[in-house]
Amino acid sequence: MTTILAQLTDALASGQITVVDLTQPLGPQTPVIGLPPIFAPSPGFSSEVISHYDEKGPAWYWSTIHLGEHTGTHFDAPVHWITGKDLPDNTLDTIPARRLIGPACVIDIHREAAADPDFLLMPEHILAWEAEYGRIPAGAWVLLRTDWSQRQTAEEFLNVGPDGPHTPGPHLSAVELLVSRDVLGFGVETVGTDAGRAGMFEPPFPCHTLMHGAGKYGLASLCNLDRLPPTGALVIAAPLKIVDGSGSPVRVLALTPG
Ligand code: 23J
Ligand code: MN
Repeated sequence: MTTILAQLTDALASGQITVVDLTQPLGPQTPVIGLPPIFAPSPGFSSEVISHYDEKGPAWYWSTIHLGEHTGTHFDAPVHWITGKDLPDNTLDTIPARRLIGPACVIDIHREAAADPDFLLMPEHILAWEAEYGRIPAGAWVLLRTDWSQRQTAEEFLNVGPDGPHTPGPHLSAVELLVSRDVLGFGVETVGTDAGRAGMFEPPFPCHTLMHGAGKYGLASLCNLDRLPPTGALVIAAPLKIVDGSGSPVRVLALTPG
């Protein structure tokens, strides 16, 4: 008898299944979200060498790291937002491991986002996707392909104008539809799961407000979503198990057919 895990092992070895890395490199150049100056900023990544095969440690190299929890490719836990603050299992150390893996539904709006950096995902886009690929199953990661990760400089990626950032994201009504589908979470290529303009929306930051209020998760600063099929990939996103953590850098892997 061949078990399903032995079949998976064979499929990985033979290349029938490919591992796609949805993670950006994490370093001092990693862009961080800019909030209005009345709010506290989140520090980007920095590190200090503890020893480097030298008198501080002759045979070993290691460093410290210092960074905001929400830096680079990262996971948003429900406790990150005030709407999720009293939910059960809302912190990184209490999220059940089973919920760190789920099927991906990839919605492609990269053309729309190229034409309009303030483009908003609407329910009609999700319903059109479902008409083609089937209903979004409960427990799925919904990933928004915008190709925003292909922007080469931090300036282009953050796209901040005199009036603030301009990046695509979901409209409140689209988030409501995703919550009604009981998704696991929502993942994006931009610096945060909300649109750049979302601080001005009503309510402000509707994706954070509704998704985290419903116990759902977020993934931000993903890449390589253009390498995923609309359905059929399996996503593994396991953040650090930080006690009371609101988020953490995460290595996000997708198992894809072929
Ligand atoms: C704090 C305030 C607003 C936003 C965010 C954080 C994020 O995007 C985040 O990384 O969770 S929009
Ligand atoms: Mn975040």
